[in-house]
Amino acid sequence: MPLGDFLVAYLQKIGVTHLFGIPGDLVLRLFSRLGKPRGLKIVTLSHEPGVGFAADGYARATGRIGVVCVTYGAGGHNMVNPVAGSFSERVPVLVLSGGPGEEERKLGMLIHHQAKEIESQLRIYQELTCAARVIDNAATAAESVDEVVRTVWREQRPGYLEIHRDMVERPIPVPRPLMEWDGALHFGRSDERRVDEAVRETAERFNAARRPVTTTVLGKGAFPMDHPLFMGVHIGPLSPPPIVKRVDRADLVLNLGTLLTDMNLGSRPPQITRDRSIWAVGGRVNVSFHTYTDVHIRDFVRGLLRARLSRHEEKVRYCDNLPPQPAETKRRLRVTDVLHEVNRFLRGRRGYMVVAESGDMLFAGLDVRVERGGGYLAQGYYASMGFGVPGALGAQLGTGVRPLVLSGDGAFQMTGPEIAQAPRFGLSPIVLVVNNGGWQIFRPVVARAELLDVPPWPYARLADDWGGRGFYVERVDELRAALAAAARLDSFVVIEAIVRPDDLSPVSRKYIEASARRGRAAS
Ligand SMILES: Cc1ncc(C[n+]2csc(CCOP(=O)(O)OP(=O)(O)O)c2C)c(N)n1
Ligand SMILES: [Mg+2]
Repeated sequence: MPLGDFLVAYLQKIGVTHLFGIPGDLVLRLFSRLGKPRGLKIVTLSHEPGVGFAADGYARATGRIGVVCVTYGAGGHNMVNPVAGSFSERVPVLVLSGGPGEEERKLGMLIHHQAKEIESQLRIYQELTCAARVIDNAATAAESVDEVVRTVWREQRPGYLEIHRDMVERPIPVPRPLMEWDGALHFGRSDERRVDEAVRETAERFNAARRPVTTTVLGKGAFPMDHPLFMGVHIGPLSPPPIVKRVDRADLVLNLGTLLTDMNLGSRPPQITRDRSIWAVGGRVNVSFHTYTDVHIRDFVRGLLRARLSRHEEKVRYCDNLPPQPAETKRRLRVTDVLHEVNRFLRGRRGYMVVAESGDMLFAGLDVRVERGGGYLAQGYYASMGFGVPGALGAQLGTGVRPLVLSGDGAFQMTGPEIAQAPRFGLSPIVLVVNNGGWQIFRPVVARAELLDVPPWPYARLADDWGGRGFYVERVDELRAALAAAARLDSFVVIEAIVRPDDLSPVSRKYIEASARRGRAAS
């Protein structure tokens, strides 16, 4: 069958429904094939970074592979940042890029969109993906596609396929095992004996521990936030004091999938010592100083569920970083009011997915509570601005769950205008733009405040003009009313919430000061 049709059939077989992309002449045939009748649903946005973030949001929210299709060079290079984010946060995204055909490459002149060499884009993506291939051989094309996709799934990281425009209609042989395959992809396989041993040792330590604790930061949203045993978010010494105390005094710290990052640990060296911790991440389990390789987290957790674990009775009090909110609501908004109002809005209202954008809201969002049935997405480690709005569009396309995006004004100016695409796809995010007049997360540590200014956009009016609804709010009661009104609307909504330029969430203030101290120490 033609390579293009094989790709459609293959992607549909593994459950992919949507394709995010922007066409160009070097990818037009591929793009059209993928979007043929009964093909994939094509989602085009305004700018490739938005496309990449949308595919990432789709993948995070659905647990399926997010697929993007871009043109060679200008399109492919525009997609680099979102794919780097997917790589570092382990999101399975498949990048399909076009490219010049063989005859054109032989002409001995530069081809439009080319940067350095024809292979340059492939080399860039080799650095940012777990598998990258140019599909230039019809005989092995089907196996190459299959191998890249299986690797993407196994590694939960992006992959890259470059398909030059003369290849799209080329007939390719499809091996029989691929034809008969049911489309199921598999995670890395564990060694059962090692799983048993790691589980046995973990259970022993668990049962011997008197104050065990489980902790996660980048995993916010993975554990139900209204669970009676949920204590809140641990972000090293920046956490609320009871959480710092809890983890510091724990005699066993079980880390499931937790990456050792400065974000996870609040910009300080790890306080959790190895001898009282268990780490299950990246296909291995460390129990204190014993390392079990080929033990994948799913199998490890399944093993623990079967193990005999002694019960710990405990009352846990949920902690956040928010001061109590004054009852008076006819007053100027503060960032902590925004968070209190978001929590108030979400309480008892199931089925919202909160998406926190990089900037103050990334840290502020740690104090947001989503009830079971909702979700929480953020680039908590790679932390690229611009993820929020397009990530939310992708997530809603994939799941149907309505997003509530928490964004700063600076981040909104990067990719926020992609919200204008929402009506075309029947999407309805509520975007809360916290307008403090600039990139103010850096204000506590930058002497010249004017370096952080961004121009004032009429955010609420833009939303009205783009086919949604805009609200401009300055007071607590106005925000409360705007959120309630947004819940009743079917369109997308932008709520512009004015706060003072020197106001920040409690966690951001602590984080940015700790990070600046570390910078000074390093120099
Ligand atoms: C793509 C990208 N560029 C730059 C940064 C560095 N950065 C982190 S936060 C921030 C400012 C955020 O401003 P805004 O969205 O208005 O949020 P605020 O902190 O003011 O609430 C910048 C420039 C980044 N994280 N990502
Ligand atoms: Mg701002």
